[in-house]
Amino acid sequence: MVFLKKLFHTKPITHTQTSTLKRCLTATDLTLLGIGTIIGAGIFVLTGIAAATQAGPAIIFSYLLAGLACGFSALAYAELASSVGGCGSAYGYAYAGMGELIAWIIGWDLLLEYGMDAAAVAIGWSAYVQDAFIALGVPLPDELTKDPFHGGIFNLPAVIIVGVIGCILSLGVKESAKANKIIVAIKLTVIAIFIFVAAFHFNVDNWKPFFPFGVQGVVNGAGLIFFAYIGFDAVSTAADEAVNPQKDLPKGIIASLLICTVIYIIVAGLLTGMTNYSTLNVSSPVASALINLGHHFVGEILALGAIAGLTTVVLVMFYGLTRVFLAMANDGLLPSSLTKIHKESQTPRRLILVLGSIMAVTVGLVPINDIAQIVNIGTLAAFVVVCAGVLILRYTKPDMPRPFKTPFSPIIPILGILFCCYLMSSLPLTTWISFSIWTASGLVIYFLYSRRYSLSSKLSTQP
Ligand code: ALA
Repeated sequence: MVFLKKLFHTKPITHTQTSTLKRCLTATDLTLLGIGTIIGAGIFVLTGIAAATQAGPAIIFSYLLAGLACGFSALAYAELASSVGGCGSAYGYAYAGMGELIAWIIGWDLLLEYGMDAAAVAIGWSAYVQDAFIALGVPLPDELTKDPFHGGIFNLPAVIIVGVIGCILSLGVKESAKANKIIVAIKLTVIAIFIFVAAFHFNVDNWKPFFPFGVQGVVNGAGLIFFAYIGFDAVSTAADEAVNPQKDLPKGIIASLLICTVIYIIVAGLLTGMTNYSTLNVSSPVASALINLGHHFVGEILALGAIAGLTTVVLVMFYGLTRVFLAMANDGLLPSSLTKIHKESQTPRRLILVLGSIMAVTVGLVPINDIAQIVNIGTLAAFVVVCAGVLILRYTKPDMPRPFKTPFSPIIPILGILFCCYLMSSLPLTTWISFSIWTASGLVIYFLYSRRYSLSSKLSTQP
């Protein structure tokens, strides 16, 4: 009994706790952080692949379906970010509503999501940079651009981008937000240029047939391009650095998701309208579509936008990774020796260094292919927990102050759970197996290490 009680011990909500991090992020900063991490490989790469292989021009409906699942979850995130708070995001909400064990599973899952996402996008960034050097006529040598499994020694550009982002994050969160702002401006400008040029090439014949893979294709496409939406949840990891978290986090989460949904639907519609969907199964479909229509210069600018887009995804995912780790370590579930906050920059420099080094070795030496789906399943699981958290906390803590309330509760959180489970069910068996292995390894660490040092174990030894 005591054992079970400890596993499901929930954490008291201390929203007013003082943060050791610096509170300097405004609603605009948070929205831009959201856009920074949402728009990346998903729109620049996966849209083409998903249209060509899964949904055809009906990819627009895939975007709508995935956008709805995210919209319901974003409202749930907004409620818990405003009422529970804390930089642990879904991990912290699960701890408040469902107890330590579920919180650990979700926290472990978030580390996978943010870590894998940042690593994979850094490798994608390296591929785009290599293409840029080839376009300039000075190709980089294979030894320094490929991992040992693909005939190289290590992937130097990927290591460099991880190092640079680590340095920016170490400087301070305001500095990181400033860098993010500039790069987001570049990426939005480039997307606007694409929309402008593509609109002149729209040909409705390319939309025929509109559903070449049927309705199932739309669902499978949604399971894949769900990746494009990931990131609005990372905004909630900034709770301890937001000036006014209770008001601004909901704004940042919802505004960034809404803006990106509109952009995605327009870009997906134009991309499949300017060229036949079957030609889009390439690594840089948006730039290639323009180049194939003779717009070489705009295509190259697009590639630059993609590099900018990927940079901010690595930035915010790496940021989210450190903040979730910090929250888990503060609760005793991970080693707290890493979480010392540097006095001047008010950032967890030691943690950034350690996680950055692990990431640099990974991106330098390990080939990470087809990871979008494993990131998707982890994120969808976190979304299910956050929607469930809203329902549970409304019941267990009805009087908790909720500066933002999910409208039409319990309908919206229930729809969020159903949509996310539906998308999870469309993912391949191999993804489920990888996810199960990750979760099982997390449980082993929890029972061997974390449980002994956790908050609940300290509570249980108190008189
Ligand atoms: N949403 C992010 C991207 O598309 C993860 O790269």
